Amino acid sequence: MRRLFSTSLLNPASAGVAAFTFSRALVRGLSPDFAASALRSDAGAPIDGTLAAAQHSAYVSALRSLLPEGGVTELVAENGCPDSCFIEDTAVVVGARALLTSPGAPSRRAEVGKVAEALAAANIKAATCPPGATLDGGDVLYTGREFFVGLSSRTNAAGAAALGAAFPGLRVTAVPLIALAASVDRAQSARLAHATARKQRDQQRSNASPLHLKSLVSVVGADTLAVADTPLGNEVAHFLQDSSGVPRDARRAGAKLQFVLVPTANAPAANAVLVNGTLIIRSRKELPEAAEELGEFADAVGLKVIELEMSELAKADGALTCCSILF
Ligand code: CIR
Repeated sequence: MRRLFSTSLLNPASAGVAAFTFSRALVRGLSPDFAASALRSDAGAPIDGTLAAAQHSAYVSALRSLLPEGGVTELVAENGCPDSCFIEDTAVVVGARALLTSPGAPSRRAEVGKVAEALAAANIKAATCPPGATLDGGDVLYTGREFFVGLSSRTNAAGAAALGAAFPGLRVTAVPLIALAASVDRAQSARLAHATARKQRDQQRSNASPLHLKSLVSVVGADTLAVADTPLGNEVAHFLQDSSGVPRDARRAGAKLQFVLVPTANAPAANAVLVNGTLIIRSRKELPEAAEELGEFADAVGLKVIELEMSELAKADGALTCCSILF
C-alpha cells in the first residue's frame, strides 16, 4: 500500500500534550450480562466474561496509576444495559463543559442519566442533545484544537450540530464515514470486478464502515493522530487533513495534522488513549506490529507507554478510548 504519511513527518514539538492532561476519569463497571448481551457487530467467537472483567479492571488500574489520587470515579454498571462499560459514548467533555449524548443505539440511552449526575457532581456544566439528534462519544475526535465527528450508523448530522452548540468556541467538522466507506468500496470493486466472489465479499467486509470514527483514528498528540493504514483509514486521514482548521499561517510554516500509520493487519490498535504523558495502547501480545509502530512514535516524542489486552471487550466492538471519559 502507498504510504501517505510517515512518522518521519512528526515534529516532536507538535506532539505537545497540554490538551491531554487530565485530573479526573469516569469509568463504569462491567455489567454481569456483558458477555451474553452486549451489542456486537460480529457475534462470532464467544466472549469470556471472566477475562473481560480482568481486562476492564487492568484498564481502570492503568488510569488510576496515571491520574491523581482519587481521580478515577467508577460508576456501577447500569441495570439492563450490558454496554454501559463503554462510557465514552454517553458524554463528551472538554475543559469544564460537557455534552450529554443521545446514543445511536436506543438500548444504550438509559446509560446517560448516571453519567450526567457524576459530571454535575464534578462541577461540569453539561448541555443535552435536542430531539432527533443522535451522537456516540466514539464518533467524536478532539485533536486539542478542533472536533471531528463521524457520521456513522450511530451519529447523525443533528448530533454533530449539537456538539457545535455545546462547545461554541471549537470548530466542528462532520466526517461522512459511511459515504467515505462506500466510495472506497466502489473504487476497489471496480478493480476486483473479475476476482472470485469470496475475494469480493472479503473486500466488502474490510471496507465496511466501522462502528465509530475512533475505531479508525485516535489522538496520540496535539494535532497528531494514529490512523489505521487501510484504504478507508487513508481516505479518512485525507479528509481530516483537507478539512482541518489548522490555521493557514501555521500550515505555511509546515504545521498540519500528523499521522502515525497503524499497520493494516493490526488496524484496531489505531484506537489509543493519550493521558498525562502516557500512551495507552493495545498489547504487543495481541497486536504486535501496531505496538511496535506506536512504541516507536512514543519514544520519539517522549511519551511513556502502557500496553493493555482488550480482546474480550473488542469482541463487543469496544476499544481503549471507549472505557473512560477523561477531563
Ligand atoms: C456498542 O455497540 O455500542 C458497544 N457494544 C460498543 C461501543 C464501543 N464504544 C466505543 O468504542 N466508543
